[in-house]
This record gives sequence, C-alpha cells and structure tokens, in this order.
Amino acid sequence: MAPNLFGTSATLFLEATQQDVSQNKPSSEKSAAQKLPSLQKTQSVKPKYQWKIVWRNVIAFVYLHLGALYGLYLLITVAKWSTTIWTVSIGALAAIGVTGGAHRLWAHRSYKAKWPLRVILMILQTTAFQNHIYEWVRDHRVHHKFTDTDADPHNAQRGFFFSHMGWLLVRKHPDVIRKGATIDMSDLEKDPVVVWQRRLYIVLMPLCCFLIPTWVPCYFWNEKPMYAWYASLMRYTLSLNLTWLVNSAAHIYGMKPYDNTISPTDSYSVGITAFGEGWHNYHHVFPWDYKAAELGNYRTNFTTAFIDMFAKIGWAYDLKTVATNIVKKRAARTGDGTKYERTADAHHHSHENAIWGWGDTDMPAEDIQKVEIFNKGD
Ligand code: ST9
Ligand code: ZN
Ligand code: ZN
Repeated sequence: MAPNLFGTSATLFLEATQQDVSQNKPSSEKSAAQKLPSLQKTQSVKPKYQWKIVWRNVIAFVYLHLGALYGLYLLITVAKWSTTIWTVSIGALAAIGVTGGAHRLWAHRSYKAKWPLRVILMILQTTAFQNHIYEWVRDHRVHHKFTDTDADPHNAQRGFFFSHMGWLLVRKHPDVIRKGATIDMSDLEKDPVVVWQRRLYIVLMPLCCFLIPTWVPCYFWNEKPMYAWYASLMRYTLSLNLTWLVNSAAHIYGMKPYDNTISPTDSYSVGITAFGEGWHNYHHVFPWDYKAAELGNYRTNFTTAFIDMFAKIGWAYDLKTVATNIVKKRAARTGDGTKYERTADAHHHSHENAIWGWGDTDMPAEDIQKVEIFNKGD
C-alpha cells in the first residue's frame, strides 16, 4: 500500500477537481495540434486522461511550506544554536539515506551493502520521509525506464511544477501503473530490511522524521517544543525541495555532455545541494555507476565519499563504475559537445532502450562486460 502523506485510505482524499490534462499543454503543442486536424482525430480516439487533484496532499504541502518558513524564522531569530546544528545534521543524514540508500543502493544496485549498512541507510531513509524504500525505488526505476513519457511519474515534459512537486498532488497517470508493473522489483522483495521497513513504516516514519527530531532538542537542551517542531518542518520541507530539484531543474536546465537526446542535465548547483545527484545527464546514461557522476573530487559528491568510506571497512562492496574511455566514446557519439567533443551522427537516438540500473535485463551484454567493479565482495 502506498504510504500517502497522512494515511492510506483513499476515502480520505478529497478529489474536488477534475481537469482535462490537454488544457495544460504548452501553447506550441496546442498550435501544432490545431495545424494537424488528422492527428487530433487520432488522439481523440485514445481514452482521455483526467487528472484528479488530491486535496489532502495540497493542504498538507501548503502547511509544510508555511511551517517551514516559520521554522526558518525561528531558527534564525530565537532558537538555540544546538537546535540549528541538530536540524542541519539530521537533514544531512536523512539525505544520505535517500542518495546512498534508496537511490544508489536499492534503486540502481550500483553497489552492494552488508546488512548493518543497509539497516543504517534504511533508518536514515525513513527519517527523510520520501515514501518507503519499495515505493521510492519502484517510482524511480519507472522514471529511468520511461523518462519523459506519460509513464514517468514526474514526467518533466509536463513542466517544472509538475516534475517538482505537482506529481505528488494528483493521481498518477494510468501509464505509470500499467508500465510500472513491468519493472522487476524481486530483489527488493527478497531484502528483509526493505520488507520490514515497508511493514513498519506507519510507525517508523513519524518517529524518525518528526517525533525524535523534535523531542531531542526539548529533552537535551531545553528547547521550546514549538521551536523544535517548526525546525523539523523546515528540515523536512527543505530536503524535499532539494530532492525534487533533481526531477525538475536537473531535467530542464543545464548541459547534456553524455546524451543530448534526453532531458536530464548536468548541473553544478544541484550537484552540491543534492549531495552529488545533480550530474543527472551522466546518471541517466550510466545509472549503474555508484558515483552517479564522473568524479574528480568529492566537492560535489558527498554521497560518493560516504560510500567510499564504508567500502574501506568492507560494508560497501561491488562498487560499479564506468571506464573513462567508455564515457568519452558515448559522449562523442551522443553528447552535446560541452565536455567532450562530439564526433558522430547528430540524429542518433539513444534513449529508446533506457536502463534503470544494474540488473535490468535490457542492459546490453557488452555494457555489462565493460563495467568496472571495485572492492569485490561475494
Ligand atoms: C517524495 C518522493 O517526495 C521524492 C522522490 C524523488 C526522487 C528523486 C530522485 C533523484 C535522485 C535522488 C536525489 C536525492 C537528493 C537528496 C538531497 C536532499 C538534501 N509502478 O501511489 P499510488 C500502483 S514523497 C507500478 O497511491 P495514486 C500500485 O499498485 C513525499 N505500480 O497512486 C499502487 O499500490 P501499492 C512524501 C505503481 O492513487 C497503486 O498503483 N510522500 C506505481 O495515483 C496506487 O499507488 C507523499 O507526499 C509504479 N511506479 O496516488 C505521498 N505507482 O503502492 C504522496 C503506483 O499498494 N503520494 N502503482 O502497490 C501520494 O499521495 C500518492 O502516491 C499520489 C498518487 C496521490 C501521488
Ligand atoms: Zn536514478
Ligand atoms: Zn531523472
């Protein structure tokens, strides 16, 4: 069951508005359709997709954002310094749970982790409250596999707001569910850490994301409960927005050094604020790379530093990466020339058979053979 923001019962949703999504199409698309009446005719045969606003989520996100602004004000003006340090630390740890855990470990299988590290990452990911790992991974694999189509949960073709947070305010497009059902999730169904997090999420999530982060400042340094509460809302809302920027900004603005035919971009600023997940053009082309980027140093990729640190003690192993000559070859073939010189046919479309990560059966055998694996475990 999907862990919706305040429960799971569909009856709690107020679906007050239904609107034809075609009303939201960009004007260029509209005028193209007007010019092509025959195309319009074909489209009208398709069942219309009506998007339904989930008002409960709208209200919750409005509250979160207002609360976050107040929390920021309190942190700057009256809250204790220890509360600020605590808030930033919990935010950073929770971010690692998303980037190093849900994203690079579970969604892309770009490395393996021994159970103690998986438990740590699970707790941190629960603190981030971005849905339980199973749901997060399912949406994310679907995003990689069907990028920029109706089956992509946060399809950036539907604009900045939709890909940023709008997709969490409406029911999913039927294609997400239909095509999503074809994605292999058997690895997660076999991981007890993921299975138990899903079962206990309704208890673990409020504890890790809200209750403990609010209780600690009150108990240990006598912070006012209200200040600690709004500081938690600030931390949570800010971390959501920084994460969402990877789906919105890093699918709209920036360079495409590795594949010019897809929407994901490489963005220095998102790279820093999203703990190394802003090298999104690279990441969509090589999703099995545990660095999620070409790495010169750790400055824009804190998550890689974290994984490398755990690799040193053997808790992270089978770290997969892509050899520089393979990266260069791909960039020369499909990149936009911003990082490596473009040499090949500009019309080549490479994203038709997108790969969600290591283990996707569509991954070509030659790509599998060329993968470099560090710190081999089993
Ligand atoms: C959040 C997630 O914010 C953010 C993810 C961002 C990802 C970014 C990735 C970038 C890399 C990482 C960067 C990290 C950077 C960190 C930096 C930090 C400083 N496939 O969903 P339901 C089926 S969450 C297959 O209810 P509705 C399935 O059967 C925020 N099937 O659809 C499912 O049932 P079940 C907090 C699928 O009713 C059933 O459909 N959370 C798929 O349309 C119903 O699913 C919220 O706010 C699929 N992909 O509702 C919760 N999807 O689950 C908000 C669904 O039982 N969500 N099915 O198997 C909701 O309220 C609802 O999901 C909804 C859609 C209203 C959006
Ligand atoms: Zn990814
Ligand atoms: Zn993406």
